[in-house]
Amino acid sequence: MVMFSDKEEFKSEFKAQLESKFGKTIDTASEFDTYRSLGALIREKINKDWLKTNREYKTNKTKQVYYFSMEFLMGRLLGNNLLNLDVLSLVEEGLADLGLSLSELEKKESDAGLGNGGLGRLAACFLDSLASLELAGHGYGLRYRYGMFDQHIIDGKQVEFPDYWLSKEFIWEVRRPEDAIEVRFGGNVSSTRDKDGKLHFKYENYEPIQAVPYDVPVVGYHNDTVNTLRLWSAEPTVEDTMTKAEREGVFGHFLDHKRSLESISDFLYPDDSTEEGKSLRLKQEYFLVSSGVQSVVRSFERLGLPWSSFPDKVALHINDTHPALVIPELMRILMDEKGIGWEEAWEITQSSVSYTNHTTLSEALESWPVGLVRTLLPRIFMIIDEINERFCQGLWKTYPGEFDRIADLAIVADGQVKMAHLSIVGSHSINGVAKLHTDILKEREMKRFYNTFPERFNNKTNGITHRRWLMHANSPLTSVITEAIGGEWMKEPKQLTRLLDHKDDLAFLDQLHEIKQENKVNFAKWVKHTQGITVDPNSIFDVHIKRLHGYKRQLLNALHIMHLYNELKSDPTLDIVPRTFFFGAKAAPSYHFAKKVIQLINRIASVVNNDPDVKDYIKVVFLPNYSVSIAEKIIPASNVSEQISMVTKEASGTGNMKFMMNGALTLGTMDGANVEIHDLVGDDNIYIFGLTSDEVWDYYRNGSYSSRTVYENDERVRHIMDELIHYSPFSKGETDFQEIYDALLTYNDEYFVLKDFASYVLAQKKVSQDYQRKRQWNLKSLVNISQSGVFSSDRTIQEYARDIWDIQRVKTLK
Ligand code: B1N
Repeated sequence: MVMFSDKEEFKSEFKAQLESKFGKTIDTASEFDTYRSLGALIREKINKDWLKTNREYKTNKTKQVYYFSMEFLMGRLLGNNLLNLDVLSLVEEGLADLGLSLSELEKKESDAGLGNGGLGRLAACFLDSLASLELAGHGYGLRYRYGMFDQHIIDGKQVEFPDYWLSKEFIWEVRRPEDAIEVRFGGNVSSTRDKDGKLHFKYENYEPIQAVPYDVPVVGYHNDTVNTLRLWSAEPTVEDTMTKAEREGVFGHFLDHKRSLESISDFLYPDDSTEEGKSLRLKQEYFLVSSGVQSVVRSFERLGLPWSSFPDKVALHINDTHPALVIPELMRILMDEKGIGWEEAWEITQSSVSYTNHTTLSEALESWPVGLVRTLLPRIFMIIDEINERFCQGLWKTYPGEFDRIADLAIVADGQVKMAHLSIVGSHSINGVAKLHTDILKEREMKRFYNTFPERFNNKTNGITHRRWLMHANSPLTSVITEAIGGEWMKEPKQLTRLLDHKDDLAFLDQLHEIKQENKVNFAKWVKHTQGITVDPNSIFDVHIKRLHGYKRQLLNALHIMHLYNELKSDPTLDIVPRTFFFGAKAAPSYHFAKKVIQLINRIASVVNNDPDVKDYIKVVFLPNYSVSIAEKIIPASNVSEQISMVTKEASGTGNMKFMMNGALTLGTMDGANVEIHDLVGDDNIYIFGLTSDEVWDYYRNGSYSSRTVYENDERVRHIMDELIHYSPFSKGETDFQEIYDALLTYNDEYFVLKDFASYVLAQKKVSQDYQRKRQWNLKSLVNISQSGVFSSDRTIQEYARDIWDIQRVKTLK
């Protein structure tokens, strides 16, 4: 659709919008008013295509994918929507004519931080790719009133504040009360037999809660497709609340009760890769699942097709096990509400549901106490129990007498409902998120399931949307690439390999360098402005941004900085290449150790940055409240991408891909998707260090790792470890870091930090040496960009569409 015939038309429509909707003129409007009216104007335009897309899906009875996820880490939408609508420069220029700056208006939007990290951001990238590839795929999530907490650093420590992102109106959402759904909790189930002996279940005395959907348009890139992100909000009806209050004779508790119902969608659980075993979390999961599946079933029924064609028209995807109750919920609706028998309902369910596993960390595997599930969701529990019963009986036939195997695979065992088992048994496809991760699932973590259902397992290496992470975040690089190879890569990112034709073009390599410098200068200004810290754009920008977790080993990076400091102090003439170490990381509020690491990083920063002997060589910056918007600023300005997880622990990583696409070089272990980055760019264009996965398995098998031995044999390690607990500039004579010391030495260093220290130091040295050879460094950077097209989420989504969902491109009518 042509939105505006030219800049002048945009300007006059924009001014009209400002007057009619907000009663303001350019002179009287605040920046927030102008942002809101720009949003409203763009929304009006989007609505036309949104309607058209939905109508088209309906008329053609197009198969729809519903991506169920407890997290969608969307970030800001304005800039990306303008880019996808092909009006970015027109709007930018039009606003400039009116004395307004688009980039300033963009800042008025709060980040939609409805996710913790990689899993939630992946869901957001997938939505962008689905719409851009003209695929009928939608997101189903929760509209948390408070998103990812707002992190402040006070006295060097993390302090969490609520993120009330909705206090500034979220301009993209549309509330749709007419599509509200009732979700039921608690109560009990009674059964009766009819005259044919068939059992009927009646669910009684439950507590009803209204799920009201808020729809957010998801705009495709330069096409007319607009899909939907549907976010459910818990909003009790006044009638329900009154009835309950009256029934219990506690009318005065009306407000309390209303609050307790609403609280279901209040908070995002701020955990990443850790199971949060709270009943409220289970309530949230069922709330999403039940409202989502009911609304999907409703839409399917409008097509007037037989139930057997449900899997031909609907794919239900579960983003990790958090929405795994999709399986029993669909069974419940098909059997109890639609009168379908178990076998047929099971066939429909299994053929529609698919599951992605995102982690093998045992602490992240969800399981719920049987008692809790039974009390909160009595009918759902009965169905899970029956699924388990039938599954175990089937196993018994195939593996008679193998008690151990069956106990190991059971869905309900040891008083727990195992959500991963439920997800595997109830779906037709199970995928890992990088080759190594999928191999680990097949050969280790889910080996027995893989042996039972080998055809269900497959790999889908993660991806990132190159539209947000390259085209929008790094427009100077985008222009230079396009000048060199034309613009086809924007629709087909694998074309980036054509950049290799320019590997001997010195002028081009210089241009890449200049862009990186320009981005670094801009970022340095932002750091100065927001943190008051001066950083040197000529130093290496070494960046470690991701959730704080033991396995991600921010601690290894921190210990290395302590070591550099020690070296510089003992030899002030040391020839070192100036470096700025940036960190951005949130720790789950209850993850004590992770918070200690944040404190250590901030302590190192205060020591290093204030020491006249070292401050011109190394600098440490901890960026508070790391978010999608901060990532968009820092990644284009990075030289070194820290991807140093303990091998076997990071399922894939997606930050690694964003850095690569922006020309930073990876310093990493052979973990997750780093392995695939290494395969693509080759040894010369990446800095790999540390144990291999086979070595890790060997250590596990033999139990032969001793961090104490490393400590005893490496003088450098001894020095930094002692500095943590004895008097030193870092400890200041306090015991703040005893816990870190103990984790590494007393408890034998679960994540092999000390084991990998020596090889990390070597790899870092190599980085410094290579950085000085400008031309070679720029060439490495070019190779990385050129190979990054594979990691566009368009590639990932095409694989899901073909192998898992069985959906094809739809051309929206012009
Ligand atoms: O999912 C990302 C991967 O790139 C990362 O390697 C992986 O760590 C991440 C429980 C999780 N795995 N598991 C979670 C998030 C929230 C929660 O409550 C677990 N996140 C990942 C995308 O595949």
